Amino acid sequence: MKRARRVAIGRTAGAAAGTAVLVGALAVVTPGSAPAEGVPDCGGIAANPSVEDAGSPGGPPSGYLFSPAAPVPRGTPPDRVPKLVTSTAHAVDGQVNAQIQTPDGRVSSAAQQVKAVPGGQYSLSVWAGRAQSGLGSHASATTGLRFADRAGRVLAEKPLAVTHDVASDGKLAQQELPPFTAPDDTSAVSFFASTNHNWVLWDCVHVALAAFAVKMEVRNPADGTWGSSAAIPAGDTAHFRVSVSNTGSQPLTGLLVKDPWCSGLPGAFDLAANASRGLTCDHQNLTEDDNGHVNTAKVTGTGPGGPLAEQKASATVTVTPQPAVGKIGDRAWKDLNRNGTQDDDEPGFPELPVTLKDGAGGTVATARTNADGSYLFDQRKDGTYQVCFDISKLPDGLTVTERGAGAPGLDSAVDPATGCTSPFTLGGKERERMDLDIGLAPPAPAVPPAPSGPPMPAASASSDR
Ligand SMILES: [Ca+2]
Ligand SMILES: [Ca+2]
Repeated sequence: MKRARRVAIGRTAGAAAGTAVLVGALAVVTPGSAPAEGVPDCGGIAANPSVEDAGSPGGPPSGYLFSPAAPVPRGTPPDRVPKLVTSTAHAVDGQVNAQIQTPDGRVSSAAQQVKAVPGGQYSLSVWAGRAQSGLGSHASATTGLRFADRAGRVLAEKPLAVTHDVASDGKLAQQELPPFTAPDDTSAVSFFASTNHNWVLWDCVHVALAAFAVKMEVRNPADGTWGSSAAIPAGDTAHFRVSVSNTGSQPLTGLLVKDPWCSGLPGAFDLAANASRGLTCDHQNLTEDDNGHVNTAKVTGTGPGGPLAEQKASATVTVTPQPAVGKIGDRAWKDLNRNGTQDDDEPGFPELPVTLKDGAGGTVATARTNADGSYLFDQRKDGTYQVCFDISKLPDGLTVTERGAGAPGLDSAVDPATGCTSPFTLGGKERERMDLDIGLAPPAPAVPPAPSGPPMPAASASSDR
């Protein structure tokens, strides 16, 4: 695990000596300790990790809240009056370390609040030490992480008992807390140090956080803006954007966004600390039944300490009714020359019953052709339709002419056997079908008897184009 190292003051000259000392520190490794890598690793999301920032020389390190033991017993010596200070005695990084002094048997503690992310995965490395003599088994010196809710109730406390006796080598020893996931109601996370015995020392705090945040938005088709909700016409596509942000100090791997209602999401991806990525996906062909739908994306991912808690985000779709602007028409005509196309001198066919059906074959509307043969179904919503003419009672031996003999709008669009068009769909850019015509052709003339006189020009003219 590679972490950015804080610049330490005055370390360069003592690097070799520091290495030798760390080897010595390993000899007294305490439970929970980890081998030092030779270079102290201070920072992460901890503020003032090297405790070099103090309000005054020797004063308390900035950013810490001190809770001194109280009341102070009468006769407490000055060097055990509750105090949070910085001291040059055992600095690991830079020039000073932090120190709490307290009356024997009375607990004093100091805490530094760090970034609180519910579901975030926290780990801690800190260099600490204590004095071993004194109260015996009643003495405690602890550092660790504390998780509290909005009301200040402690939801979880992960302590690291400080057992390294500074007197043994004059140094602090590194301890590590394995990754721990913040409880759901966490609103405050603190690094703390506490003791009931003079004293506890620490330096080089490194709090690492693996966490991510998710936001989902839907695009408003009216103005192109993204928000938590949008009104979208039925039949159109809802465009969603899922933003995943690495909100911690650790790299994340295997981030995966799942949203079965939305298509087009990519596979798993990685995010460096502080990086973010926006993904888009669509839900096509919204129906009025989708009105009020809350679309939720679930996101999983893995930090250095293992899988992180699943995060969710949602956006709401309001579906506005389909525009009822569709037009369907428009003519039945007599195809006198039986060529399948509407010639200039061919009249309309009135009073022909016509039925508009939906995609399932149900009747949507009925009409009869006008005196000029025209018909119109208008103010239709988007959807699948079919037009059927009633060809069961055609007079004068009329039959349905050939389908598709010419250009759409000039030919006949119905199956001669059924009188129905093929099903078609209104929506998007196609909301008019005015080419759904039917040609009704008279019977072909009987073959004339063998000519016994002059040719009959009228007969050839009647079959002319
Ligand atoms: Ca320091
Ligand atoms: Ca014709």
